[in-house]
Formats: sequence, structure tokens, C-alpha cells
Amino acid sequence: MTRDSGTKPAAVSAQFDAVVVGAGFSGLYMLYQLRQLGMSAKGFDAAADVGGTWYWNRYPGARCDIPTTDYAYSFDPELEKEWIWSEKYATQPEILDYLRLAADRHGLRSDIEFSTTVTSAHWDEGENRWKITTDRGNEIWCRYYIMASGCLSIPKSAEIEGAGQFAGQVYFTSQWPHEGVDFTGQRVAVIGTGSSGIQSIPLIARQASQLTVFQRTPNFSIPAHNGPAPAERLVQLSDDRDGYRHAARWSRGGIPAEPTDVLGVTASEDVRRERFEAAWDQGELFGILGVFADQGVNPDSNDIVAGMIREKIRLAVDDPETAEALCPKDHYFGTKRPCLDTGYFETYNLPHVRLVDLRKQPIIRITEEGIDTADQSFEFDAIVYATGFDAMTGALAAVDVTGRGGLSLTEKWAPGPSTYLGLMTAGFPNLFMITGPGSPSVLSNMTVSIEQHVDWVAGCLRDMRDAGFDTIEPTALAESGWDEHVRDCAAITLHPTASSWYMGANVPGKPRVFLPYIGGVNAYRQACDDVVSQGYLGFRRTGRGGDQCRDGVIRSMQPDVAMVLEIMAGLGLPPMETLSAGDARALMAAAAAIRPPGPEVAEVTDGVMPGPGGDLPYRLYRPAAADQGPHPIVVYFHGGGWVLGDLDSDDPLCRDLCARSGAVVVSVNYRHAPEARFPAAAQDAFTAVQWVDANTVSLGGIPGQLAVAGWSAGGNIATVACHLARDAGGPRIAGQLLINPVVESEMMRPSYAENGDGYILTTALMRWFWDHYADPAERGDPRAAPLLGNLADLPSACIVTADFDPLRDEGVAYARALDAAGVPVRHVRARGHTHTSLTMVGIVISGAPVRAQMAGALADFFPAPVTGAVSNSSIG
Ligand code: N01
Repeated sequence: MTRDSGTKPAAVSAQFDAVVVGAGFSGLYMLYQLRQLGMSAKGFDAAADVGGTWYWNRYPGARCDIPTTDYAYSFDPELEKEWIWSEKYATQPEILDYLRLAADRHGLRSDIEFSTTVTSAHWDEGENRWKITTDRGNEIWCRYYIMASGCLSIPKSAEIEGAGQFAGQVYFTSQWPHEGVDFTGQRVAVIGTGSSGIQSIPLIARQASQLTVFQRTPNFSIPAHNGPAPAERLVQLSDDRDGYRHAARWSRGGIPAEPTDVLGVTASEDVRRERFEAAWDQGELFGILGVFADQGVNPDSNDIVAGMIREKIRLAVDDPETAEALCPKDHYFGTKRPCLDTGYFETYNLPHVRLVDLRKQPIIRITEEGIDTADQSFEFDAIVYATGFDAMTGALAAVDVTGRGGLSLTEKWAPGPSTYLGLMTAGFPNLFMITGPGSPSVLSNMTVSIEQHVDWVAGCLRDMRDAGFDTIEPTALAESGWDEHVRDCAAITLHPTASSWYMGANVPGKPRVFLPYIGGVNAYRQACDDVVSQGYLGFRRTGRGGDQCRDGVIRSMQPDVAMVLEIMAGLGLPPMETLSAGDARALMAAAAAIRPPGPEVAEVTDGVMPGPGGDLPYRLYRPAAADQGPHPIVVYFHGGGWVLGDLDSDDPLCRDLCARSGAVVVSVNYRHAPEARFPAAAQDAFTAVQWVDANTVSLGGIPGQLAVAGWSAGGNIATVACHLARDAGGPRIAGQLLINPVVESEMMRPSYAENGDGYILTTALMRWFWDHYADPAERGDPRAAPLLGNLADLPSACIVTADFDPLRDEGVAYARALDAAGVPVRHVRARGHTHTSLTMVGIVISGAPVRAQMAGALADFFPAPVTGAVSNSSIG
């Protein structure tokens, strides 16, 4: 950001405990907290006064898009009482006044050097301090360097040829003249239809004689319905301010709200309409983003909301062609930040306002007189750029920052930012970021996130001082674990599909990574608190207090798996092992009845095959019409500890495997314990494989292309069938896909100690299964514990193991033992998954890529290319 004019202070060389860059919401509160700690601190800001984003963005119509009752500090109860917001969404001048008052109440200005830009920050390893320099020649040494420089503070350049040629007036919404602009009688162009454009266009239209809006991407916007601050919220606040603020801190977005569990895809048309209209009338971003619980992850649900907003746009705009051009269709609703407007779409009904759709006629260049598009030359008196920001990383990278060994921050972040909790980055000790990339920041009510970050940093500095540490820095492991978690959270949403500034897509050459943390303010706060309560897990701290490193990863479970576990814990179900086999089966069946059905396949038929103890029911899934076959066949065995499960229990998973792999899947319902104990299930499995092999052609299979698959105990009998087939000299099995298989009975491996409690399949339940299935004396038989058998000459294997599964280590051991025996093995690690989560098709979205790998392994078992498989990317 260029420096604003102001009285030039004398250059100084000084020492402080901390330097804070930025004097907006975060910088001011950080300075306040540093004072509370008794630390000396210096603030710098390029602006001539406090305010941060609210100092610069003075364009007409600039307001916040979070209700101002919530967009406020909570740390100062007196300020809260003293300040009454005049509107639901306050204007920029009012918010700036509020920040001035906050600064004055605490005398913060005296600590801030205004009109001064920090240009470099270098970590001195000998001194264990940062050396900071500014554009005014200051040189400051400090222990802590705190970037409170905002997420949207570096304007993006216009990137349009000839931008410097224009002879008329040029304005950027992000650097608006303080004295305001009078457009009366002028021909004005606005380029850009993000929040800044959408807020300013209706007001510019009031003055301009002609207004032409150049739109590259239409944006979703809903009416703000601005007015007085909502009475209901004011009452809530005055009745129980602390309770309200507490609820905000532990909410998903930073505003108290009851999350819905209504799914767009299953709700009735009436419910959909009613919920949408209520959110539309409320005029709040989080409301419209939360009409349905699944609209952020499910394209069909998202389309319902998006479609209703497009309906509203068509109703608001008179000219059908203009209306259509204003309807966003290239991104899912919410994946680019939606806007709140006041009369935006209606502005296009004014006779002097025109929309130019840059998708149809792109801008070729800016000329001295105006703008040339592919179709037309326009003349203007003024051009307004509302073209956005180098978001989230721009301000951090604008300073020349070097850490340990001269490592530059921009070099480290060339592939995309990497942080621990969005607060710190490895190699840069004592450098803190307020609302940095990898934190909820721009997806949340910023004031709540800012206070949480500042409080965390202040607590961290206090703890360091108390324990005698001078430096703190995340470990590489902790940081990569957090980065992975941030990516995992984004990957299950629709966000990565959009070319948004959240993805860095608006700045040419910027790496495309989802920048903020989408797991929620509450989940994030919990992670930060857990880091502290675990002795600053993931940090190295040094000083006279010693050299302490608590290495580790704070969150490694897939976010949707964690959510399912939380929901299940909330149901208070009795532990399975306390039930009779019959009651446990009934519980499983009840759960199966209410889950999503899994993908469509061409045909599903039930039948029976002869088994050693009577007929065995089976269900056949065909990937394409029979006359489009034949296909390879996979004989599948369901999970359930040899006690539970049936043809229905693994139905969605079988559909998924069939649709993804293009193989016919024959799911076999073998005999169960305790009614039929060991080795009944294993015998049934082998018999089923023999029968399918003998009937390959009539089942629509390709002779010689037969594989087995199974999950859990089904994996056990699938591989045992391979042992038996090898020993019997046939049938020939092309491969075995074993998903979290049981392959031994000891239950002694570390994964039992790590994961034996809390992840659905527990040690106690596993013991219950074994007790039902086999006598202790039988459990060493290779038909019960195949890991103990002869593994030579078994079919190629794909073994899937899940991180949070007690069976993980025996699966890994089996993969290693097969490999040692010369069997080709592929080991798929289901990162962050539990024993059961991969089978939750349509619920646990993060399981989809793992199931795609399974299907790929099945396809690899068969020599010829498989026909009929659908694109994996189309299956959730
Ligand atoms: O910026 P933006 P913004 N030629 O990046 C277009 C917050 N905010 O300043 O989408 C032609 O959203 C660009 O087109 P495209 C809020 O978080 C909040 O409006 O890249 N067009 C887009 O239409 C917001 O999301 C409030 O195809 C070009 C626009 O310019 C964030 O700040 C108010 C172009 C930029 O939209 C950023 O908002 C204001 C080119 N060369 C801002 N380059 C509140 O309400 C870019 N565009 C609180």
C-alpha cells in the first residue's frame, strides 16, 4: 500500500518488545494487549490515522457485510455500552469513528507511527531479534514482529493494457479520496462487480450522467435490507452481553446461530422455498449461506439456492438480456464471496446505466478517452477500478521478510502459504500473523477472529515470559499437518472449484490454494486451545527456560470423519458389545435404512447360490447393461465381525465399487456367528468364489477376470478364500482388495493402543466379534488369522488401512508379509479415516478419493481395459 501523506516523524533507531504492523481492528487490539502484558510496543501504519481497511475504503456505499452489532470489539465492556450503532450495516465513516474512539479510549495512538510503511523485517539469529526498517528510515529491534496488516489491504493492479493512458480521472475503490468525489454530470466507468463494485454502483449511478459497468464475472448478491440495528439482537445483547459474545466465539462463523440440519436435496419444495425466502428477507450473509446444511458441499443442494437467487435477479431487472448477463452461472453459490447490496440489480433499470458483459466483449485496452472492448469504443470522464485485492498474502509478502538462514518469506511461500494455525510459519521465529492464511479470517466475522488471534498471541507471549522462553516457532511437522488439515477441510467443500480470491485465482501467477480455514471459528478456536493445553504442541520454544519442542500434529482426522464421530457420540448409542447379536444387527439395520443410497448402477439383482450349509443369498451389481458386457467380476464380502452385516449393510459401498471400477460386483451374504462359528464364514467365501467362477459367463463376467474384495471381517474371508483357492489349485483369482481387513487375532499392535477406543470399532467390540466367531484355540488357524499362513503364490493385493483403525497395523503387517512372500501389493493409506468411514458413501466425502484408488486397484487386477466405469470425479 502506498503511504498516505502525514507529518513526517523523525527517523529513529530503537528497541521494543514488539512491533505491530497495521492499526486496524487487529493492530489496535494487539497494541492494547501488549500494554496489558507490560511490554513495550511500536505500531506502524501506512495510513495517516487508525482504521486499517476502514481508513482506505471510503468509496460511496462502503459498509460492512456483517451486522455491526456483531462486527465490534468485545474486550472493552465500557466501549460496548458507550457505542450504539446507528444501522444494521454501518457505513465506513461510522466504523472509522468507532475505531478512532477505541484508539482514543485506550490512548493507543501514542504508540503508533502513522504514514510509515514497514519495508523489511530480518531475523537476526545472533541477537534472537527482528530488525525492522521502514520507508522513513527507522530501524527498530524487537523480540516479536506481529503482522496485523489485514487480509484485503493490498489492491490488485488492474492488469489492463493501457491503464496509464486514460486522460480522465482514475479512482480505486480501495484508495478513495478523503474529500469524496462528485460525479455529477460525468460519464463514469466502473470495472469490477465484487462487493466494492456492487456497493458503490447504485450510489455512483445517482450522480453520473452515464454509468457503464464492465462486468467480467456476475456475482451473487442479496439485498442487505439495511435499517436500524435489529431490535431482537440488541435485546439479546443488552440482556446477556457476555452470553451473546461467548456464543459468537464458539459459533461456526463468529455470529451466534443455530446451524440447520435440513438438507437441500431431501427437503420438500415448500420447505426449500420457505427457508430461502426467510434468509432472503433477513439479508445476512451467514443466513443465505446456511439455508441448507449441505449447500456448501453438495452441488445439487447448492443449485437450489443459486437457482432461487437467479430467479430474484430476473425479477429485479427489467431487460431480460441484462438480467441474464447479471445471473451468475460459472461458480457455486458461496464459493466466491457473495455480496450484500442496496438496490444493485434495480440500478440497471435506470436509463443512463448500462452493463457491458466482458465475457462477450472483453476489454482490449484503456485509451486516452476511455475503454476499447472487442466490439466498441467507450468515452469516459472517470474510471473507477473496483478490481479487488491480493488477498490474504499480499500484505505479508509486501514486506521483505527473512527468517532463519536468510530464508525469505516470499520464497518459502512461492508454492502457496504454509502456516501453523495461520498464526506462525516455520523458519520465522517470533513472527505472528493476525488472521493469517490457514485461519478462518475472511470466512468469519473478522472481529471475533481478530480478538481470538490477539488473545492467543498475548497468552503465548505471557506463557513464554513466565517459562523463560525467548523464541517460539512451529515445527515443520506441525505446520505441514495443519496445512494438510486446511486443505482437507476445503477439499470436501465446493470452494476449490471456483476461481475466487479465496483461491488466489484473481492475481495472475498466484498459486491456487484455498487460503482461509473453512473448518469453522469454533473448531479453529478449539484447535488453538488444544495446542496450548498440550504444552504448545507443534512448537519449539527456546530461552533460559531450555529448549523445548513438543512436536506433533494437532488435527489429523478428516473433518467429515470427525463430524460423523461427533454426531454419533451425541446419539448416546449403547456400545455394540453390550448387546445381543440380534439387537446389534437391528441397530445396524436401522442405521442402514437412513443413509444415502450410494450411486446408481445399471442393474441390481438378488439371487441365491448353493453353499456348504445351505443357500447363500447374493446381490449382483452390474455397471452397464448386460448387453454392453461382459465385465470382470469382483466377489465381495461385507464387514461386521463375522456377526453383523448382510446384503444391505454394504450396499452403497458395493454400488460405489461397481460404478467406479466398471466390474460386476457380486456381494455374498455368508453365514454369521454365533449361529455358524469358525470356519463357516471362510468356507462360504471359498464356495462362493468357486460358484461365481463356474458361472462367470451366465453372470455376465469375463472368464479369468475374477477378483475378491471385502471390508473388515469380509476382508478376512476374502483373503482366506484366496489361500484356499491356491491350495485347492483353483479357481484362479486375479486380485484381492482388502479394506481394513482382520488378519490376526492378537489385538496387541500399537494401533490397538492408539485407536482401540473412540473410533466406533473398539478393542472391546473386536474382542466381542472374536468371541462370537472362534474359540481361542482356533484363532491361530490361518483360516482365521491369514497373516500366520503361507503367503506365497497368493493373488496380487491391494490393502487399505485407515489411520484411526485398531486394525491398521495388522493390515500394514499383512501388506509387508505379502510383499516379502513375493506377492505384488499396493498399500493404500486412508489418511485421517477410521475403520468404518470409507464405507459411508455419500456421507463422508473425503472417502471418495480413497474409494477411487480402490477402484483403480481393481481395474489393475484385470488384464484388459475395463469398460463401463463412470468417471470417478462424478461420484461423491
Ligand atoms: O474485490 P473482488 P472487491 N478486468 O475481488 C473484477 C471484502 N469487501 O474489492 O470475478 C475486468 O471481490 C473481478 O472480476 P472476476 C469482501 O470480502 C467487503 O469487490 O475476477 N474485471 C471482480 O468482479 C470482498 O469479497 C465489503 O472475473 C476485473 C472485481 O473486479 C473483498 O473485500 C465491501 C479485472 C473484483 O472483485 C473484495 O471485494 C467491499 C480486470 N482486469 C469489499 N480484475 C463489505 O461489504 C478484476 N476484475 C464489507
